[in-house]
Amino acid sequence: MKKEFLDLGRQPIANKFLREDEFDGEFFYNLKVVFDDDTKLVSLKDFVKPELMFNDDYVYHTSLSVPMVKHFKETAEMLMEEFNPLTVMEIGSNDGVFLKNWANDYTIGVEPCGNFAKITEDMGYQTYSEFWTTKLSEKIKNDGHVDFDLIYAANCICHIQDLDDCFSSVKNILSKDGVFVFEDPSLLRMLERGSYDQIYDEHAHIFSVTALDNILMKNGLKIFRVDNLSVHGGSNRIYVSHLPPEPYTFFRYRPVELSVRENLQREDDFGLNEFKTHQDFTKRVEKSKNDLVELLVKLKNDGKRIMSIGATAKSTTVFNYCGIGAAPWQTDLIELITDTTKDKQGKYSPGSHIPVVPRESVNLNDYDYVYLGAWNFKDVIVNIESEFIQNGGKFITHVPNVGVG
Ligand code: JHZ
Repeated sequence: MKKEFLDLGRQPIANKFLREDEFDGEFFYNLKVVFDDDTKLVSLKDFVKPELMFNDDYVYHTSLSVPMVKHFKETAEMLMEEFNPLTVMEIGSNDGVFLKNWANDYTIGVEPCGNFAKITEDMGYQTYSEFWTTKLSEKIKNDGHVDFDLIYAANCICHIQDLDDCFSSVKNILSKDGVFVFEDPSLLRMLERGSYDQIYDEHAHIFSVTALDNILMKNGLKIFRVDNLSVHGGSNRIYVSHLPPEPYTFFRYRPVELSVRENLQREDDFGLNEFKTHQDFTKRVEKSKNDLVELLVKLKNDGKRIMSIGATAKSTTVFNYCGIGAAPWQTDLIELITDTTKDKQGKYSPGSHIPVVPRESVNLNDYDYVYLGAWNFKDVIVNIESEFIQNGGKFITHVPNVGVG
């Protein structure tokens, strides 16, 4: 029932920034995308082995994007006020940006990347450095943890390839009245904005509320609320509880709120449940590629200098799909990328091999254009770089359409 609609070509591991001596052995795979007619789920056709992406060399530090620190603090405050959980677990706790808002005597993390699990262990949070599986949920129970009142995950559930195992193990360890809250990029927003760069190895799935509703239901869980968020170019926060058995004894029955119906309706109206809509998206992606390459080549031929801000996983997809970078004839289209992450600095971008350097080492006024690799932080970056704009500098983006602003 899975139908292919998009081929983004040969791609490397999106967050594997390299030293020069690692270029030769670089791992590549084919990035193709499928639509499941049954569940309406959009997924990668071929998954990359999790250990190749999430390991002790993982580099994405959520805390290094300042707006996200505020986002997770506000999220924790809201969840505390509304659900007042006695026990909390975060799946994919990264550098503790969410965990740190909760007391460490009733909060634990799950984080397969050992370098990040160590950070939260050092902060005093018990952290299981393993992938989220049924086996791990059993282990946590056997270690004496009671079921959790709040299970939270941000930009993590869409990384998990086997969703049935993921959701059944959440159910296994969610207290009877507990809530499971998770947020991930929205398929509807991706299609509306043409942001095909949400697709890369880590994002095994791009979720619609419709597909999640179908798959959660199969696993004895139900969505009772959906928040539409602006973070990461448009995400959905999904609130889930147990599907109550008959009779409802011991369960607080959480009525399904209007936001669920509204989101399902909006997705249906847009055509998300039709294969043709996804095929049409492919045409838009191909146009975006042609427009971006044409623009960069024209500017270069006019003698302009172009760099990029934000060595994102998203730009790995763009640069490799559009052939910007490593191909010998295009090495200087984008001269360098700046990024706040120390572990990316001094290395080269995956596949495209563009140097990544600290922002402080570059005088932006030496450049005419900045390509926004982190277009999702456009407002923040434009604000920080106001001097560049005053001096006539311009930004290039491909979302929602290729253009200069
Ligand atoms: P950002 C990652 O994707 C990977 P990426 C992951 N799979 C995921 O799901 C999302 O995050 C959530 C830098 N930066 O958040 C910091 C600046 O240099 O768009 C980051 O490296 N200057 C887990 O990589 C990058 O840009 C700045 O002013 O696509 C942003 O990465 C700011 C604000 C950020 O996620």
